[in-house]
Amino acid sequence: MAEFYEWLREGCRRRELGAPKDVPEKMLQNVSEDGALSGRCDNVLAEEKMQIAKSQLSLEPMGSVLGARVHGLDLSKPYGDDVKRELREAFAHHLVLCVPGQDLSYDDQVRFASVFGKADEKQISKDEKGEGKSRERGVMYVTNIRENGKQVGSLPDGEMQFHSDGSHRDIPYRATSLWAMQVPSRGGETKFANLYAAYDALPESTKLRIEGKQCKFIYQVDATFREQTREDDPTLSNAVHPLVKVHPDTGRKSLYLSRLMTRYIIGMDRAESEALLADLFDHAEKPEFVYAHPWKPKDIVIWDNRCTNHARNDFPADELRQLRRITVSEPGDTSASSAGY
Ligand SMILES: O=C(O)CCC(=O)C(=O)O
Ligand SMILES: [Fe+2]
Repeated sequence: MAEFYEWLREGCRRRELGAPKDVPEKMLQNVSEDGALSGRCDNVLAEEKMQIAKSQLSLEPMGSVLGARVHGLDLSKPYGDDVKRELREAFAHHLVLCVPGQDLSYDDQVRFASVFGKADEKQISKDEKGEGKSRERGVMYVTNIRENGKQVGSLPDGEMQFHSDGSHRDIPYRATSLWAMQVPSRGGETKFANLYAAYDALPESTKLRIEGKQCKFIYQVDATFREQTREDDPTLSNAVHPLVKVHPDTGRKSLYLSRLMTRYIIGMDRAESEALLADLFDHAEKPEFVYAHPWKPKDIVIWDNRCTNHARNDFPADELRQLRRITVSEPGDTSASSAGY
């Protein structure tokens, strides 16, 4: 597998250039003539539950379009570079990983998040008066727990629309990890959408129409629905990103947009932009591109914000749900925003 990704990265993705000799022929069937990789090579995965050499990790596909459960790993114990490399390869391939049954301290979660980039750890900063003040960056609890009627975490209740974390910032979060502490008896699944697959499935005419276009992304803290964000509020975090985004590691194109955060296509007549975005939102949320994760306590899940969207299903308001959240930034990102979305 490692060689296969090397081969992809080098851009030698055309069949005629030849593939490394240990790449199964069935895997190559997922590489089209122009070099694009389609699907997740499930035909291979279904037959051979992939045993990764050396570390005894095994991967079990979760959904038909993305996601893998990682077995054979205790993240509270030390693990070496081989395991880290294999986790990164699995992440590039499956986009969402779940390691079930983990007893994770905060530091263990930071160590795990650091495998994929720069984990956003707690930081001590000074307040405006220069007095020492402790502030947490990065760690956040997604929870509906309330103390004296006051919310103690973020994104507390109910359904949440599709988005990718930090797409309203100039440098979005590379990845996000959530560790399940308490989960409701039903509902509350996090849904993940494969934006590579959504792009690949677009008609050629649409691909041509959106190529080179850029979108404005805006987000208001704790909004869970598009309508809650006031587009005309200049204080809201906002950024511009390409609608067709090339993933820096895989070289694959994805349809980079979301119902919650993408407001309009820059340079396009507003009515035309609204109509096109409405179609594209519906397209990117089609069930065939989505896997819904039914949480179990002690699941640690990490997803790639550069090629997936996520959303949340509703859950009973009288049941507690709590997940510890640590984001992963791009290694060069030094922007000092507070713990964010
Ligand atoms: O609560 C969830 O399932 C997801 C919340 C979310 O969007 C996030 O943590 O970024
Ligand atoms: Fe999110």
